[in-house]
Amino acid sequence: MMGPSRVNPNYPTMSHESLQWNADARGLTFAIIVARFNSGVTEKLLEGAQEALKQAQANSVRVFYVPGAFELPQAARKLAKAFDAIIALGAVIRGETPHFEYVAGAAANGLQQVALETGTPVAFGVLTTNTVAEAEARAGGSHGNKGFDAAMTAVEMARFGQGV
Ligand code: INI
Repeated sequence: MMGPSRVNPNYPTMSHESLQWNADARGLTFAIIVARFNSGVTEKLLEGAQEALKQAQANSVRVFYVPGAFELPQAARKLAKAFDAIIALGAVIRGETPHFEYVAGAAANGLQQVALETGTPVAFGVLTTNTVAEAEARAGGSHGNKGFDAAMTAVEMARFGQGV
């Protein structure tokens, strides 16, 4: 039987099956890693991710915290073998730091590296914005919740290639 599915909101006018999320997380285990920096935003991303995994009927979800987005890759590397997929959540806001590029770049490159090295999907739920308001808009505001989207990506990638 087919599991639950949800139309990808990035393709609102298209309904073809290939453009739908695979949102069946039954039997799958997930780790969500949350950066505490900008916690007002990252806790909202966490709520979104948890809601997505609940809707997808994930088997189990564990939440871990790190100080900031820079630490997400190291934490993901430690956890990669113990879960079917990882969701990394953070908020890097340009207005607050001259080293925005270093923190955001390290998080993006490091998380990609973990995924490629270990084969465990790592969803990139790290907001990189100019202002707090832009981040809030993407954490349950007018632009949706990127934590929700990252969790849906993790579900789809955990399923990717199964049975090939
Ligand atoms: N970490 C973030 O997650 N977001 C930020 O906007 C940020 N700023 O502005 O500096 C930030 N810095 C902390 C960084 O992630 C590390 O925790 C710190 O450098 C210690 O390694």
